[in-house]
Amino acid sequence: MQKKILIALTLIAVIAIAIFALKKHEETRVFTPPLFIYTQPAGTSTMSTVGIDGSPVAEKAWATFLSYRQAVKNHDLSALMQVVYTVSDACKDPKQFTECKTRMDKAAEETKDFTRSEFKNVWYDNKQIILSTDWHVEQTDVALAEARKVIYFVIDSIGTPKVLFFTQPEELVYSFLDPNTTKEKLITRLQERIIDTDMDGISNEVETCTYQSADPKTCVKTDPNNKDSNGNGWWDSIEKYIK
Ligand SMILES: [Ca+2]
Ligand SMILES: [Ca+2]
Ligand SMILES: [Ca+2]
Repeated sequence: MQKKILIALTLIAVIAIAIFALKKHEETRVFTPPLFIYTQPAGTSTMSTVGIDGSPVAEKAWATFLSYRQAVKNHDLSALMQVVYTVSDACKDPKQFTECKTRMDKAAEETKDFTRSEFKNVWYDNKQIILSTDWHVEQTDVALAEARKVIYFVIDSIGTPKVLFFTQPEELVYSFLDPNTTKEKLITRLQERIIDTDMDGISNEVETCTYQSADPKTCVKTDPNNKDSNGNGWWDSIEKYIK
C-alpha cells in the first residue's frame, strides 16, 4: 500500500515538475552535443585558449561558482555581492534579510550537488560564459525527457565572471510516453527539439517560436543562426537574465 502511495506521489511530482519546467524553461531550452564545445573569444579578449579537457575560462567560472555557493551557505551577503551579477530585491533591502537568507538557503540546497566534472561544456566570449552538463535522457513511468544543468555567467569590466543564473531543477525537454511510438523515436524527436545551431543556449524551436505551446501573439523570436540577435554583445540566452 505504501509503495502504491509512493508511486502515485512520484507520478504527481513528475507531472508537476514537467509542467513547471515547460512553463519556466521553455524559453531556455538549449542543446549541447555530447562533445566538449567552445567558442573562440570575440574581439580582443585576453582569455586563454580553451583546452579540450577543461579550460582556464571554465575553471575561473567554476571558482566564482564555488565562491557563490560558499557565500550563500554562510549567509555572507557582502561575499555574495562580489560574485553575482546582481542580488535579488530581498537581499538589497536590509529589512528583508530574513527573506534574503531563505533565498540563500534555497540556492545552497539547489546547488549542493553540482560538481565540476559534470559541467563538461563551456561556451564563452569576452562578455559571458555558459557552463553546462551534457544532455541526458531521464525517464519516468509517464514521460521521457532530455535534461541538463546550466550555469550562466557574465564577465565584468576587469574580466571576472559573475554568476547570473543557474537552472535547478534541470532544464527539461520532455514528451509523454505514447503506446503508439517507440522510445527510440521519442528520443530522436527530443534530440531534434534541443538542437541549438548557433550555440547561444536557446534551441532553434524556441528561438523560432515553433515549439508546441508557443503563443504567436507573445512569443518573441530570435535568430537561430546568430548568438546575439540584437547585436548588443549579450547572447540571446544571457539577455533574458540581464536586467
Ligand atoms: Ca540558439
Ligand atoms: Ca540565437
Ligand atoms: Ca543580445
